[in-house]
Amino acid sequence: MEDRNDRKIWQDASVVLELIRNGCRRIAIITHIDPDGDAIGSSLALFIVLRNMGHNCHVISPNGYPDFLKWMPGNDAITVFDEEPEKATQFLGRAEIIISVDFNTLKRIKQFNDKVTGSAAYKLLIDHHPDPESFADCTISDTSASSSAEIVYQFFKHGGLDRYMDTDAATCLFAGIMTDTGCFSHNSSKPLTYKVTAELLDFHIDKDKIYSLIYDNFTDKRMRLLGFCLNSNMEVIREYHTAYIWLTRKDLQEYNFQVGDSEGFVNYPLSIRGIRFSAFFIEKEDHIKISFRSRGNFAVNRFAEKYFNGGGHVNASGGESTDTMEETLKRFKKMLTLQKESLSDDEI
Ligand SMILES: [Mn+2]
Repeated sequence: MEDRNDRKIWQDASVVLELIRNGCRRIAIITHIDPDGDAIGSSLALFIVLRNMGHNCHVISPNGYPDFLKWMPGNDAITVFDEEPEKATQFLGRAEIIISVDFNTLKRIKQFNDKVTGSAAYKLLIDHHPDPESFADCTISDTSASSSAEIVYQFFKHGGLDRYMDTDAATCLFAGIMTDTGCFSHNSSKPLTYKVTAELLDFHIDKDKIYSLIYDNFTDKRMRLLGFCLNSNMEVIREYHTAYIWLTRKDLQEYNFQVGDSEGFVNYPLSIRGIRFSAFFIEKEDHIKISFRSRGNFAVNRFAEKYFNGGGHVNASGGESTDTMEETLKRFKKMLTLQKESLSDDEI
């Protein structure tokens, strides 16, 4: 069986492991804007294990995150930069080690990227997005990993930190792998993902409860918003095997939108037979945030990069637009025609 431990991704890890193993350190763990289950789960697993070792740790998220991620063990250790900038800045300023997890560019922490680049702390990046920027002293990156959580677990094992793992840390890592693979529906064809998952189950995590806490934790308003969106704001373009949905500010106000309510919406159009590219446009205060998903080899990260100032994974990415919703949708449709060759092919 393949094993990430055999590979050279660990070649630079010895310095940071030395720092972590010898002496107690102030460690800031930071993750990306609009954190998802993998970002929060990986950060908190690092927090728990390093805390169990005696380190003084803190997790910093650039902005707020949805309620269905707030149940994870260690959640109280997270400082939201937008809400408590002084507290977060102070900890970042005092940190001896900064661990960045689940992002590949400092653009993803724009609120405090100057605090990170300006810090003298030793910097470690653990990530699975393509083409990581080289802002860290040590980059542990593997784009073939299902999630950052999977790499974090292997980092623990590689460095002998796994003996500080407990059920709480395993719970966070499982949540990360489960959410980043859409419950093992994508990005999860490698045996290693299941090997790691099996080892996490050995920590006696309550897998079914974790599932419920994430996926059966919505408000009725959110379900109605989804119903409205699919019913009124969806367009299907069979010719290009594409379907997209959108929500305007007015729609969001009508359904009393809360952070996280639209999580996962982008996946719904993909469950229509024959559709293999889906997009979701949501109007924010000063821009439109776009999520892309695909099945097969249509690379949505390249599409997002090229036309919508974004990036991400081959089958899951995001971008943005500063045009109006109407103009953005128009532009999107136009860009589809430019991708005609790869999209209109009937072979999946
Ligand atoms: Mn991830």
